[in-house]
Amino acid sequence: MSDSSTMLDAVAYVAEAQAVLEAATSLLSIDDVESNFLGKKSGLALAHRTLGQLDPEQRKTYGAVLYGIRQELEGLIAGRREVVAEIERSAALKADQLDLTEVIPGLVSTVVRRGHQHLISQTQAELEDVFVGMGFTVADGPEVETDWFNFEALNIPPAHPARGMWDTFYLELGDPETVVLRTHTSPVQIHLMEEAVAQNALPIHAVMPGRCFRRDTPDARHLHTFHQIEGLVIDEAIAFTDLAGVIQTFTTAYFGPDISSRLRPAFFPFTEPSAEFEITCTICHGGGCRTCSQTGWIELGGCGMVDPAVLSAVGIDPERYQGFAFGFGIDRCAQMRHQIADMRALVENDLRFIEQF
Ligand code: FA5
Repeated sequence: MSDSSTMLDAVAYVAEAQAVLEAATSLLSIDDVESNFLGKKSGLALAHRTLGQLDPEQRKTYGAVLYGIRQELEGLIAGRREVVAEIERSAALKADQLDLTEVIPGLVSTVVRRGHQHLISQTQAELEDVFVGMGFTVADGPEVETDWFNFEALNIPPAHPARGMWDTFYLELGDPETVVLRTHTSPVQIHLMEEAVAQNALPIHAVMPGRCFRRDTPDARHLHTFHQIEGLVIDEAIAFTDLAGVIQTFTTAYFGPDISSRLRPAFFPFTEPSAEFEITCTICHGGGCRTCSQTGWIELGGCGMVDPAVLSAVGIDPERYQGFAFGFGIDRCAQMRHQIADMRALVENDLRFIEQF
C-alpha cells in the first residue's frame, strides 16, 4: 500500500471519534467508543496492519501519524470518562437521597404528645416559689410517722379529744410504737426543730410541702390523700402580726390583690392563739354554692403562734424564742385559684381536665 489515498485520514478519524464520544453519556458507551476506534477491529488497528507494506520512510511517517491518533484518542476518551463518571456519581447520589420530610405511610397518625406536670405539682412549685421569695427555705419530711411526731410532740397526748380532728390511718406494725400515715404536715415542724436544736441552728424560717392522708370521705373539698404546705418560723421577738403579715403577703402574691381573706379564731393543740385562714369562694365569688356549702368562704388552712409546750418538748427555750406556724391545703389552693368546683376532678385522671392546666 504505497497509495497515500488509502491511508487513514487522521483528522477525519479523530473528528468522528470525538463526535461519537461527546454523544456517549455512560461509561459503557465510552467503552464501546474505545473499542470501535482503538480496539483490534478498529480503523486504527487496520491501518497499523498496513504499515508492513510501506517503504521504510513512509512507514516511519505513517507510523508516527497513527501513534499520534492513538495518543489523542486515548486522551479524549480518558477526559470524557472523567466527565461521565462524575455525572453518573451525582445521579446515583441524587437517587439515594432520603427525604426526611416525607411522611412515612403508617406513621401519619402517630402524633407524639407532650405531657406536663400535674396541676397539684405545679401548684406546689408555685407556692414554694412564693415562700422562697419571702425568705423561707423548703424542707421535707416522712409520710409515715410515729404517733409521737404526728400527735404527742404536737401537744396531743393519747386519748386527747383533739385527736378526733384527724381521722387517722393506723398502720398495724405492732408494738412498741404506733405508726400512722401522717394526717398533716405539722410533724415536719418537730423534725425541723429537733434538727435545729441538735445542730444549734436556730432560727428557722421554712416551708414543708407534702402528702397527707385522712380517712375523710371524698367530696367537693376533700380527698383521702391530699397535700399541705406547712410553714414554721422560730425566732426571737416574733408576734402574731408577723404571722398575719406573711399570710396577707402570700394571699396577694398567689391569688392576686382582689381576693378577700380573713382569719377566724380557731383551736389547734399545738398553737396558741390559733386561727383558720379563709378566702372568698372563687366559684361563687362569695354568693354561696355547693363547693363552699353556701357559706361564700373557703378555708385554706390553720395557723397560730407555736404553743410554748411544743417548744419545750423539743428543747427550745420558750422564754427566748417564739414562733408561728401555718398549714395550708395545696389542693384547696389549686382548686380556688383555678375555680375547680369539685376537688375530686384533680385525681380522676380525666385527660380533658388535665390538659386544661
Ligand atoms: C391542720 O391540718 C393543721 N395541721 C394546720 C395547722 C398547721 C394549724 C400549723 C396550725 C399551725 P386542718 O385539719 O384544718 O389543719 O387542715 C388544714 C388544711 O388542709 C385545710 O384547711 C384544707 O385546706 C386542707 N385539708 C384538710 N383536710 C383535707 C382533705 N381531706 N382534703 C383536702 N384538703 C384538706
